Amino acid sequence: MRVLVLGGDGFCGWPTSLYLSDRGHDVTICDNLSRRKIDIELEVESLTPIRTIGERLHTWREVSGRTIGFVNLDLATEYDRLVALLLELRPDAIVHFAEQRAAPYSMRSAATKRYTVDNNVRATHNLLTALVETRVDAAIAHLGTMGVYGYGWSGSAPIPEGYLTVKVPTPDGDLEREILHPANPGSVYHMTKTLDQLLFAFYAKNDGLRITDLHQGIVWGTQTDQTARDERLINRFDYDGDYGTVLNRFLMQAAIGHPLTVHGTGGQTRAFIHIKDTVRCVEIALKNPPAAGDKPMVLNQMTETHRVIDLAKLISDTTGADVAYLPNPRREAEENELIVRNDQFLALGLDPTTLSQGLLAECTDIATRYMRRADLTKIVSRSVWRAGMETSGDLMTELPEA
Ligand code: NAD
Ligand code: USQ
Repeated sequence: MRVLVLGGDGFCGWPTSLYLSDRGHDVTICDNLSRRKIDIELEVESLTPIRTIGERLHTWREVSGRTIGFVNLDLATEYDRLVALLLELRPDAIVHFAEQRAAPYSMRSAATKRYTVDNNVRATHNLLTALVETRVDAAIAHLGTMGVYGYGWSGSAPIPEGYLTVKVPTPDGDLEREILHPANPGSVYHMTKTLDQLLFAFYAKNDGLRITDLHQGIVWGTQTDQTARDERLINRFDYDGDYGTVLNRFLMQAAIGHPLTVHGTGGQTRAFIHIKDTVRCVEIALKNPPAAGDKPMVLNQMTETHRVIDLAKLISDTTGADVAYLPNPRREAEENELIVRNDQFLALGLDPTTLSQGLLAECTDIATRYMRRADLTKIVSRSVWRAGMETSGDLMTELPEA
């Protein structure tokens, strides 16, 4: 397949691009490198020393003998260039990772709220209109989020895959209807993913676009078989309070001897998936697109659920790390249940990688190897959901002796 990977320089996009290339697909990455610019803005770097996109692509050619194309293009603002790219490449499939993806960053300020909405909604809409305008018949796999469903809305009822069957009362009895699962986003970032869902529903209905929306859980891990082939291919590892996600943060914190930063009681239950499964799921989705005229296919891309406090205890028990209970900077339920259906991926052949000591250790090893690159002032989350929730102070001021 000829595959265009939008956002292919990012944490999920880079290993996915390598995986698809390794599997024989003809891959082109399109990315405006905005994530690298946000690192500069936040004065933080990936814990792992990621190389420039040029060096990454050159190394992949050297290691695999395969070429991945690269186009530096802003999907949200460079519509005409996007149209030209689609006409030139005529991809069979497009993977859309290219959005601002951190909930804390999206809640930082009026400027980051506006950037997140402008960037994400315009990027997605530009892609859809460009496909209609060019008549390029590419199937889209978009990375959405489990967070569109919200947490605890339906108690212990399992979260279905995108759609909910409801009964509508009428004078002649109940009508059964299938609706998009009610959206209940917990941040401006998550809200943009719920807006994406409406764009997809419209363009699938009106123009017959073939769209799969992958409602992904929190991705953990760093390396895949491909990124591990050469240090210059290493994937990014975000540990800071905005972009670092909970499990990878805890693993990094344990590796450097920092107390594990549990927000509130840690009763939040979330869905997780290892990066090795992310890349597999994307290929499975690309190979099984919906037909033109179908509503968007929604697949819950997650393999297990855990309470934050249980993850902290598991890591603390194995590494001896302390657990710190911090005031929660977010507005979210203190406790929630979460049961998620992921039957479609299982039926399509996903063999889930679950939390295991080996994988946890691999992550801690990476964190230990690069711990001297950590900036300890960036660990505690400072972005707050509402003014007045700010915390101050650091839990650790020096790295342990080498
Ligand atoms: P990331 O920030 O590492 O990667 C996103 C990439 O998209 C970056 O390289 C960035 O430069 C690029 N990009 C952003 N806006 C762009 C634009 N307007 N034009 C061109 N390129 C643009 O994020 P990630 O962790 O790889 O996440 C990828 C996707 O998966 C996101 O849409 C995110 O919402 C979704 N997702 C991620 C996770 C996770 O835990 N990381 C979980 C669920 C869903
Ligand atoms: N949390 C802590 N301590 C920390 C960091 C986080 O207790 O040090 C808690 C948060 O308060 C939250 C939970 O852990 O309750 C998850 O936070 P997170 O930062 O790991 O994940 P989240 O903000 O939900 O966002 C991440 C990705 C996002 C993706 C989403 C999938 O950044 O792109 O969409 O996971 S999901 O959570 O399923 O919606």
